[in-house]
Amino acid sequence: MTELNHYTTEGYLYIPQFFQPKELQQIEPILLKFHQQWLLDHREEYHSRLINSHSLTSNTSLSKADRMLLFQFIAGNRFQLLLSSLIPEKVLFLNTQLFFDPFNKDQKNYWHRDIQYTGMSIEDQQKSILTQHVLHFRIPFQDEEGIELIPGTHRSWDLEEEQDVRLSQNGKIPSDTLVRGKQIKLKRGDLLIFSANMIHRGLYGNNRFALDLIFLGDNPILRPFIDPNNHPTSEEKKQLNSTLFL
Ligand SMILES: O=C(O)CCC(=O)C(=O)O
Repeated sequence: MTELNHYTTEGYLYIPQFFQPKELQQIEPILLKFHQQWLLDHREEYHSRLINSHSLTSNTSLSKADRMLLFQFIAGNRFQLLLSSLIPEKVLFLNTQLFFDPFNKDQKNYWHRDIQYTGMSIEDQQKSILTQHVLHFRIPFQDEEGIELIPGTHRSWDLEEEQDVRLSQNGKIPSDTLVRGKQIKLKRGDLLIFSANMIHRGLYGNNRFALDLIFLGDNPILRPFIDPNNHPTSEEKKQLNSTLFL
């Protein structure tokens, strides 16, 4: 099955050992520096619930040189090739996220579709997932338990039980087991691409530390979710030669 076929039917693409060690080593110190500062600035939220930070490229704690290195990584040729084979329309960079384990080791994970947090009605969500393209590129820096996802749900709606679990209704909670769940374990060096619209959850443990890059197919409904502060300035763009940025 080609990459495109696999993504089209399953909603994800797992590419073992996609990265050379030096590619990760180059950006790892930047991510760690960002994370250390984030932990200082968000102590309370980290201790109470947060399992990720975001918007690394807009953060003022990064030096200009570090920010440029991250943009160069994001705009890498091999990502561009994958993106243009997976998303038919013009592709834009949306944002970055860093995922780590919860401070409270008993904190439970949660099945969700990213689209459920947009405020759209269920009916509109059901329509939107048929056409939208929003992709996470998950890049683990530690071997981790990875992501559990329900193949095919990037383009199909939940079974009744799945919706009950995801939306905490009819006596279900979002961390309940779902029989159609498929775990994709990840090792440092791997790349997992998955649709943000599919039903998925993070699996905690092993002191995970993963960078997610998020890209989308340009359309008028998704554009407002792009924060231009996360994108390079026009001066920076000249050095990047990429169509992923505004
Ligand atoms: O890794 C996690 O904890 C959740 C990941 C996730 O939901 C996402 O990337 O959208």
